Amino acid sequence: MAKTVFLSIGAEFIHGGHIAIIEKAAELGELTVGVLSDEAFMSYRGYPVLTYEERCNIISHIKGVSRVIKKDTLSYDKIIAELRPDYVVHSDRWRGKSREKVQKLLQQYGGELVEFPYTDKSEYEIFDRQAEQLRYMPEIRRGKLRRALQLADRPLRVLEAHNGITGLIVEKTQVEKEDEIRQFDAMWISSLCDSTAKGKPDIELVDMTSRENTINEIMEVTTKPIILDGDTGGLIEHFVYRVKTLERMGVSAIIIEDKIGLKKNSLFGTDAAQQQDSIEHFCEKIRAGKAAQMTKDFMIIARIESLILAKGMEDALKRAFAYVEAGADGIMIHSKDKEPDEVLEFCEKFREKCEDVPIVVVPTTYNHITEKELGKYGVNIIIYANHLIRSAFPAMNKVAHTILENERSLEVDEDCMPIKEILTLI
Ligand code: SPV
Ligand code: MG
Repeated sequence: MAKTVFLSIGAEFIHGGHIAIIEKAAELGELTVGVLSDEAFMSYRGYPVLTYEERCNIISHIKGVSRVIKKDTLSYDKIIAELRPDYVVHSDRWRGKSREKVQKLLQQYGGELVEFPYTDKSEYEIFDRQAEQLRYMPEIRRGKLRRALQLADRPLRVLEAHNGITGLIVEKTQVEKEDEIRQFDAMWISSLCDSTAKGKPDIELVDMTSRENTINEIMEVTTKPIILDGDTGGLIEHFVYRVKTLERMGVSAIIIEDKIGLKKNSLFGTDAAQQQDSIEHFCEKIRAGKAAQMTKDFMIIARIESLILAKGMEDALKRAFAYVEAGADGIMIHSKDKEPDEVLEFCEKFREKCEDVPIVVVPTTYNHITEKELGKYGVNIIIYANHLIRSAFPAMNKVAHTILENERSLEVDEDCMPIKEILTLI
């Protein structure tokens, strides 16, 4: 009987290097290729440009491939238990501890791991580079948030970025866990952080041209979807232009809040005089934005300030349903309470009537609740709205003080990244 062989393929764009490894694997016996599901792909290298079905179709047509199956986790445990292949084929490039795990599983029944050197032919590098370049393109980038919302079986986690370097932190930070490589799904361009980074108050003083410059700076060095904090969205007559501009840039979503007049940061709550917009006027803004929108990808998310402004749950829910009716692609419910109770109550009541419209939350003050718990209440997007600037400022402040205290910089050495590292960081 022919030996059975298993090979997992994560790549989207197949080149000669992949073909070579498939050929070698097929020489060992009957070859089954595991194609990563979109969800597994997402947890490994971000959003696939090609869907699972498209990737499957391509691989199933390659000579030597007997069949294609779905590999829906990064780990090999389930596949090896089910298939018990005689051989698992892999390149000699592994991530984390998976090599040892695979070997252990194979040893249990006499299976064998066969490794081939990873191709380093420079002619193939161009394919990898092209795949990477595609991720930067507005057409690809714009739709990534909607795709991620469809794919994810957990709330998306989003961290603020306010310049190139913080964008890179959101883009690159990864934590390796059992069955996933955990990372942020998108970035939030916060009005608070964008303003603070420019030394200005969060009162819509930093104008849209300047906000667009921040977005551009981040976009030049990253590929993850961007959610823009659009403040009030401004005048309806201006908002319609803003939507088109953001779409063209490749931004995935704008969140606008139902306030009018001089906007101040929500975390002031009722300490700052702020006026909530009327339901009618805000709905008109949403409708105008949706009518101006050119693509299906872009999302306009309506942010409800009723709990912030102590207007009560009923008002929040009434607004939520009206905004959805007006065409909002999602609802953000904000709260500055230390406990998540009012947000959770809102989610439960909203979900009774509205199953599919994404819910966005910003757990800055009620931050003891976990992502998993929020997910159980139907939350789809969790925004960590200000944490990079809040962590950077005290660190920078401390260094500035210490230099003044000591009239030299020796004492701050251990608080600073070594020069060699900063030079080679980018
Ligand atoms: C921001 O990050 O600017 C926000 C969220 O709008 S909050 O600061 O909590 O209002
Ligand atoms: Mg804001």
